[in-house]
Amino acid sequence: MSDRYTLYGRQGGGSIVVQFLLETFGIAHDVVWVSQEQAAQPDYKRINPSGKIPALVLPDGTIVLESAAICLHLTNTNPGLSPTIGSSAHAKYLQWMVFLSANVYEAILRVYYAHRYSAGGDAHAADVKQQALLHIDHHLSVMEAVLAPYLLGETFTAADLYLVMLLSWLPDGVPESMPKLKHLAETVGKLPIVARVLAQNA
Ligand SMILES: N[C@@H](CCC(=O)N[C@@H](CS)C(=O)NCC(=O)O)C(=O)O
Repeated sequence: MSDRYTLYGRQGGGSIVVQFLLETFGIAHDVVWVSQEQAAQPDYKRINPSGKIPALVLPDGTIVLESAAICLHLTNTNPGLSPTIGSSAHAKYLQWMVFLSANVYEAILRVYYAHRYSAGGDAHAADVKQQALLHIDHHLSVMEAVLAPYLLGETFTAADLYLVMLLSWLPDGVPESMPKLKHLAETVGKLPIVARVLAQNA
C-alpha cells in the first residue's frame, strides 16, 4: 500500500483548497490535472461519476469526493487548522465549512455555469447569473459581519483557506464595501504556501 495521496484537480478549480491543506500539512501526494474533457470520460467517471473535481484518493485507495468532506477529513487527521473535535468551536468550524460549500461555492457555480440552471436559453441564463451574484453578495455580507479577523475569531482554520479560494473566484473581486473580507484575502493570500498554490492555479 502506498503512503501517498492522489489529488485529482483542475487548475483554478475546487482542488485549490485541498492543495493548500496537503501542502500545509506536508502530506506526500501527487496531483493529477484533469481537463473538463477528460473529466467527462469513463476513466475519470470511475473516480467521480459526476465528472467533477476535486477527488482525493487516500493511501488505502478510498476515493473521497466533495471539497468540504475532503477538507474535514484532512483537518480531522492532521492537527493545526481546526479546533478540537467535539468542542463548540469545532461545531462552528463545521457550520462554516458547510456554509462555504453548500451556499457560497454553489452560488459561484451558478455564475460560471448559469446555462445549466436555465431551460430558457441565454436570456434566462443571464437572469440566473444576476440572481446568483445577489446571493453571493448576501453570503459575503453574512461573513463580513462575523470575521474577527477569521471566521472563528482569533483562530485561523481551514475554513478561512476555503473562503480565500472562493474569494479568488469572484468575477469582480472582493467588494470594496467588505473590508474585513478584503483584508483576509490579502493577508492569507500572502502566506507562502497559499501564494505559491494560487500562483500555480492562476
Ligand atoms: N460540491 C462539489 C462541487 C465540485 C465542482 O463543481 N467542481 C467544478 C470545478 S470548481 C467542476 O468540476 N466542474 C466541472 C463541471 O461541472 O462540468 C465540491 O465541493 O467538490
